[in-house]
Amino acid sequence: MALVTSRAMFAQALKSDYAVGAFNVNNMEIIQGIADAAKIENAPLILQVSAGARKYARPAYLVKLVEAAMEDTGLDIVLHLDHGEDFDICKKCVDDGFTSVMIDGSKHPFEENMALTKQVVEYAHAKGVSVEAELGKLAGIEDNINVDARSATFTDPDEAAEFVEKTGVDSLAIAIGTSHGAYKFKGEPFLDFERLQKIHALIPDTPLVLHGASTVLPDFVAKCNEFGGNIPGAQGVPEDMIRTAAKYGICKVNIDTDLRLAMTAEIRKYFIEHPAEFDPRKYLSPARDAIQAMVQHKIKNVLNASNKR
Ligand code: TD3
Ligand code: ZN
Repeated sequence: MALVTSRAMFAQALKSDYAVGAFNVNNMEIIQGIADAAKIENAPLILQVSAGARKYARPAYLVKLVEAAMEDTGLDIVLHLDHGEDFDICKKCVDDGFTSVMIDGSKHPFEENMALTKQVVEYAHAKGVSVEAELGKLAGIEDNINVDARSATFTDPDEAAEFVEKTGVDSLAIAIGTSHGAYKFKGEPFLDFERLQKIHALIPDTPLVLHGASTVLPDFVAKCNEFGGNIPGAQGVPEDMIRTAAKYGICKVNIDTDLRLAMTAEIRKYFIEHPAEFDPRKYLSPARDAIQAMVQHKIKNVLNASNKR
């Protein structure tokens, strides 16, 4: 067991119709819930850390918690930086022992995004670390659906091919209609699979990454709302759309919101049902169990990644 790069995992996933789950982590209970699920399902695993998570938990804790998960479960794990916004944070994570980093230059013009990505690729590859980049902008709930908005923000297939060739990046996050958070669609969910197929056809050897891929499980939303929460109208990417995406080159599926909802639903329920309890272990245990069950469900039924380790 070791911290490994995503290279071998993606090469395998690219050949089949499954995807590797990339789960965002912030603390011990989240890491344990996810790692235990991956172990039970014998699935490949990416644990990813955002800039916010790094600030919250502090780098030394996160790296050591992920190392502890690896030691405890015996799994190979990819430790990945999610949405690195500049060279500096990518360099820091490479130096800290991350095995994969994302440089998200999607807010910059095409040429600048390429230059920034190339700089990170050069540094990371010299240290054996793999790099994910992003091209196109994830749709917000306001700017989705109409065709003009689509071509303005979604990933252009020809640009994607040029980008990968010129930067030497290992994997590419694409925009086809998903967005971060619990409010992904106002009406009917829509993902531009035609565009995804075009991208995959042009760069068939490049693992593609789907951000904003939480399904926003209705049971968790209902439980949050039942026990004092207020998250009306939450809607995610339907499970069958994730399965379809995995057939068209999506090798990495990013999930954060579903973890947050699982954890929050259980803690809310516990607080309402046990008002006299004040031992954090009492409410964090069911939260950790809920994360484990949810991640097992994803691996088995949505990512199709059971026994793919
Ligand atoms: O990169 N991430 C995680 C950080 C976004 C904050 O939620 C994702 O693409 C996950 O997206 P989702 O669908 O879980 O919000
Ligand atoms: Zn993301």
